[in-house]
Amino acid sequence: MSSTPHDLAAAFADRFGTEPDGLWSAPGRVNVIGEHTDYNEGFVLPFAIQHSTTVAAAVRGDRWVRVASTFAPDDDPVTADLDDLAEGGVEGWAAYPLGVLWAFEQSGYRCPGMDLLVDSSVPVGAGLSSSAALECSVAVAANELAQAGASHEELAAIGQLAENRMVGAPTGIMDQSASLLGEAGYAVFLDCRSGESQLVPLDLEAAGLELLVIDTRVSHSHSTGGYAARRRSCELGAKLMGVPALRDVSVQDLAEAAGVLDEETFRRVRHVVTENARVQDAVRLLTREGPAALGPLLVASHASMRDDFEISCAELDTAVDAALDAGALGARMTGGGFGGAAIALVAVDDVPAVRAAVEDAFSAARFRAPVIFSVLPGAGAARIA
Ligand code: GAF
Repeated sequence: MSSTPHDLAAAFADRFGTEPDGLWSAPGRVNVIGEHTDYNEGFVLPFAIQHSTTVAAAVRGDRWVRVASTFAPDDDPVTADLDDLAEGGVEGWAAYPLGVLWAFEQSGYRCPGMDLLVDSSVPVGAGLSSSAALECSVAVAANELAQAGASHEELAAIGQLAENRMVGAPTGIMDQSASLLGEAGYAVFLDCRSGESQLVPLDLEAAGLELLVIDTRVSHSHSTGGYAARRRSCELGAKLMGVPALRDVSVQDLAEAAGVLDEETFRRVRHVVTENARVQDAVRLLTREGPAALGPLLVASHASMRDDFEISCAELDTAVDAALDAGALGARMTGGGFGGAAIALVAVDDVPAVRAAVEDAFSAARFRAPVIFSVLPGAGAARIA
């Protein structure tokens, strides 16, 4: 669902019997390249997309929070006393907004009680970070309503803290950074060790290109299983190599790594190390030659995730292979993996053929029909009304 600001404000008044103090919006993200590098203190290159989550919010006079969603108009709001919130203490989707308010206070800010009504156009479970969009919309709302003046970098860390400690997903800082630091027409090149970021122009329209998202509709969760296991492998690899993080291993060091690590850990490490190099190459190529030059790096990134990091799945591989066979310049899975979406970089004239090829391949493999749409770099989180 995605209401107009006017409709969301009216729905808020219906729900809570008072006008909202404002509406704050935060986008989902697509990652161009740099997967599972963020928690290894490496590099990422995501951008904010046009799909966003909006929260209408009003301060209360006490320490209570009530949070409701337009997706469940008949459900009672989830209520919590800010003084009773504790790590891991909230179940279900409300762990994201309440987790942000908890993390906000853990970070030294005082948060007023508030009512929140959430609405979103970010597809859930599609690998476009609906979770970061929700966290960041609440973070910018709380920041303003508390008159805290936290920077967007601090708010990204608050969103990550909520996801790690309230939701229980051991994710990195990429998604919140993309949602908070993104700008229309730019990708965000982020150094996840220093926290420094740089906006890199990404004008797909001027280059005659579209970036297609192919949502496989295979849903995934980073609170369970594979994501945490990959993170543990990376931490083991860094420990065995005697470095603080895999960021400190270069492509040249991989020959030595092969002698120190077991075969599986070596492949996990090789993915991260080569992916970090690909992100830096991508930024150089984007700046010097433009987006069309990214194709081969996207293809190499996907192969690395499929074969070394083993986070792809049959649907993602089918999407990537079919898109490339039909003329895409590059394609790869995007996000944490084990489902979610692939992206394909496609010349505008080839978009119909690529779409048709992916749909046919899914149908031939008897997969659920994918949802395919194009995205452009959009604005980062902000107050919208
Ligand atoms: C998920 C996580 F939330 C990010 O922090 C990142 O690790 C990504 O997977 C993989 O690159 O989106």
